[in-house]
Amino acid sequence: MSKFKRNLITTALPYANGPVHIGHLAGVYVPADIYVRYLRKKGEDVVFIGGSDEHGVPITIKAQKEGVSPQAIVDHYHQMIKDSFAELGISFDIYSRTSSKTHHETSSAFFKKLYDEGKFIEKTSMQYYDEQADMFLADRYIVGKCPFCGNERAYGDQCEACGTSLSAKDLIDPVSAITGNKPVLRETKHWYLPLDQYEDWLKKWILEEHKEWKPNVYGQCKSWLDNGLQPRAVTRDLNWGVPVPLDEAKGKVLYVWFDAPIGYISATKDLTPEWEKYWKDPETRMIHFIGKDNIVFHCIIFPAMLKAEGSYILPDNVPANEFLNLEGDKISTSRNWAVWLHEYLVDFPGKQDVLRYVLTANAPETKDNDFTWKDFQMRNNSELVAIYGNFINRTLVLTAKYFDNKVPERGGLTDYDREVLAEIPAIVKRVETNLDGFHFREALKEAMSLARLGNKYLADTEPWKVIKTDKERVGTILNVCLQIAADLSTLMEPFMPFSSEKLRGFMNMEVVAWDKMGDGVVPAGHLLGTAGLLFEKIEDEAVQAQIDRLEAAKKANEMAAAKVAPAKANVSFEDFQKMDIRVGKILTAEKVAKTKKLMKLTVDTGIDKRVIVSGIAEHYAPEEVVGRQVCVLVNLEPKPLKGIVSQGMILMAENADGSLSFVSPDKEIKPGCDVR
Ligand code: B3M
Ligand code: ZN
Repeated sequence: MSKFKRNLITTALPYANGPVHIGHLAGVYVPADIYVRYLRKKGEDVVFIGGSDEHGVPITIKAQKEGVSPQAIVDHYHQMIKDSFAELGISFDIYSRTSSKTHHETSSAFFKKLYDEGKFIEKTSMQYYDEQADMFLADRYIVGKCPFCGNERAYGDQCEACGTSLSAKDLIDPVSAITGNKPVLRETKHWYLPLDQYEDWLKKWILEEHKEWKPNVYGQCKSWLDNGLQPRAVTRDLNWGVPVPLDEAKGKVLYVWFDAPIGYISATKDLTPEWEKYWKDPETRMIHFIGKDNIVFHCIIFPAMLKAEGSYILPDNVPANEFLNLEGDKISTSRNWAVWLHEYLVDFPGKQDVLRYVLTANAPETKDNDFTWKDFQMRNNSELVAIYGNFINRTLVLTAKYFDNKVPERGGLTDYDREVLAEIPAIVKRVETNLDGFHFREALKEAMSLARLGNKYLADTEPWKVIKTDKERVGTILNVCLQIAADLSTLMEPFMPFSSEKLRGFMNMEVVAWDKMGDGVVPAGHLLGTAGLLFEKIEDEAVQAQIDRLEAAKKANEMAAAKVAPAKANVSFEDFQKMDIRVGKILTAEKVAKTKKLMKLTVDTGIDKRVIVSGIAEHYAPEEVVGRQVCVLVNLEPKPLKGIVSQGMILMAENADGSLSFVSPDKEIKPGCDVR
């Protein structure tokens, strides 16, 4: 028996500066939702907390980029994130936001209490200040040269070229990203949580009392603790956030990582007047679902804050996941290398469970993992459709056909029937053990083994053959299959709630509690509903469209990153005038035999009609170029190319990816007119 009476499950609050992608889902929201649905089905008391993180510099930067207020940014993305989570079936009891009044009050009071009790230390330091913008500059607002790789556009907190974490003072020739001016150093005062004072306590609490935490989480905590903790500033000079509730702190706000986790408390307050029993009773089990980049905040800093405050419980577990990659590459918002949830929901309507399934089957639980569209398609077609869906479909269709859609009576059981039925509770047990230990992919694999078992049972017993000789035996077989089908709808529900509901509709049955799974869930004589397809095949075109979109994003990134050649030495105007460039019109075009690149053109230059050989054959088909107006260098010395004398050159622009484009007048020009 667990020593806990109730559960408080939190998920990292996504920054409301962009939509949610599959990396967030696989790492945090899908496993948390599976866990919560499982607890609810077992009848446990559970609250499931989510919300948007609406403060911090990423939000103000986004607002500045788009020329709107930070509030407009968070309003937009909060709604979008909230809606898309709901559509995916992430069953939050509340999805709150940190710009709410409750949150401002709660986090402000939290800070004030620690301040009044002398839990902070005050320090002044020199920070970069933009005199024209009249503000201190957060590290992200400062750009300069990276001292490690020489990248000229490194940010004050990180160089994106070499990946090094920086502090603004490391940058060579720093400038303000707001005005472009050179910032000055100015003195500023901040409040710090002296984490060093909590080090011994944290060591005991985590390293001794929570050895059961996942190795990746425990390991990261250990390395932080082994390196020794430093006081951490919990305030910032910024005009967006929760104002520091002190008279002397005008223009300062709580550091986003101070207020954000308090958001879990504020959300619970907004959810229920009984919020304190979830936060202050040691019989509550608190679990934080997060990604690995949030470990230090949830395992070290937030617990130290809670400990300093004194009246709150601490997390019992923090099952952080590693990262999900996409098609072999790191997911990146700025490079648009992601599968966005709101877009998926539009592109694959009604297929929420497929995404939930694939992200769980591929969850980055112990190491980074990869999502590919081919794997997505394969798992849908050869697992969900071919195993689970196929078993359900055959069972229901055969029952309709042979027994008027009623659950047939069970006759005598064979040893094999008994073996199969005995497997059900064994599988359920293994699913439970895995879910209890946060091993979601293993849990799903076990749950799928029940569908595999059903499929195999049908294949082995062949009711479609037996029906010719022994209808009673077929009744028994289908009765067994229907029990398995009913149990599947319960067992799969935490993972794939939409198809479970669909399946119950097919079978005309009510929700079954977790501990009622097993034999006897559907009585003989029960009239089933109307069957349909539980899952549908995903065609090549649908995944190809997604792959094409990613290819396009990759190309756009390469183009954006490509460098242009430096300027050449100056030429005199006289030199320039020596070149005779005219508008011409292409009259005929044909590929030059035995070459890949060359095309033989006849061009009306206005002066004459002449032959020009041009290296455009890999970029254009002959029929695409005939009739086109182009710019021609007509006094280039004639040159034989593959036996054809080329009399001039067609001007082409070469793109960053090597593709070519004609440089053409934008209105009809008489051939022979000058280009200068
Ligand atoms: N918003 C960082 C993130 O989205 C941060 C999490 C807050 S959890 C309290 O990864
Ligand atoms: Zn660098």
